[in-house]
Amino acid sequence: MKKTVSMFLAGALVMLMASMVTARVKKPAATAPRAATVTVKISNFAFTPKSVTVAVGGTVEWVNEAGRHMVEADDGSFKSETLKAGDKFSQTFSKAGKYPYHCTFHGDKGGKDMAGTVVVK
Ligand SMILES: [Cu+2]
Repeated sequence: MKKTVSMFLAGALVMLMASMVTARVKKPAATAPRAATVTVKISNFAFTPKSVTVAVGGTVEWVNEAGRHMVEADDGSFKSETLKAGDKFSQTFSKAGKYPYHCTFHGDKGGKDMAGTVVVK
């Protein structure tokens, strides 16, 4: 009888440890790593999503779906050419910080009208 109880306890302990290991393995999936490249859509005179977050060293790629637009950092640190429908513009961010930007034609500094923000961390 005593042996059975200890065997049961040992079995329960193994199962408990196994579930702990499983929980540990599953955990990283809940916080998915940030993609190295994030895409921002330019359509309807807006940047979508309006705010994106990339890791240091990450790249943001703007894809223009219609019309003529530009991507210009409020602080002038980056600026695209005039983008026509189907054109793309990429910028890699090597320093953490907040980078507000706007469309030269349809927006302005400070998040006015056609504008967005890149957060690098
Ligand atoms: Cu625009």
